Amino acid sequence: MFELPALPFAKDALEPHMSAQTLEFHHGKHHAAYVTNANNLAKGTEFEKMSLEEAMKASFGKNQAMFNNVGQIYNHNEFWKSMKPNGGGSLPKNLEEKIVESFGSVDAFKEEFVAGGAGQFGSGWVWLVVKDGKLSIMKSANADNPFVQGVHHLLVADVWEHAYYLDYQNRRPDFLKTFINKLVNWDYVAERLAKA
Ligand code: MN3
Repeated sequence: MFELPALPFAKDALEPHMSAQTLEFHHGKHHAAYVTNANNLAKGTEFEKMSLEEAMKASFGKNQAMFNNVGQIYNHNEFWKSMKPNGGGSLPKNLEEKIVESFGSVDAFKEEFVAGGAGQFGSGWVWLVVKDGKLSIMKSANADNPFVQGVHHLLVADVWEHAYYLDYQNRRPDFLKTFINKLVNWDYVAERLAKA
């Protein structure tokens, strides 16, 4: 059975940057629906006994309905972990060095991340990933993610409209700027970098 993990913070803990109402719908309805759908699709199939990661690998490119749901469960799990109350701020030293080495400066990285998410046409995700020892920005559409492409990711922002519409309406770039400056859990990003 696939599960809906609890949010790693209280529903109102990210206000005013992300409202309790947004999280109520986004975690309580959207993310929850992917879990329900994945479990319904898995019933009586080989997917029933698989971990989330196994189910993503087994369905990618083969069973689109299953992949859409397990991919979305995984992407949202990572999105929640990418944020924390009073997030943003200064970066752990080793992470900052790696970002400067790859992007020139922290500001240049932030600009590229925001531009990547703003430029993702339609629904999808923007990621910070490690490729050949270098950090880079990656976009993915719908439920796609770096994991199924064998790429290690450090950070992700959801750019589906449901992620920001209640708080930012059509202003996706404003949502992404707030995400990168006020919400990111840099300790989690550094933790992921250590596992790369
Ligand atoms: Mn979402």
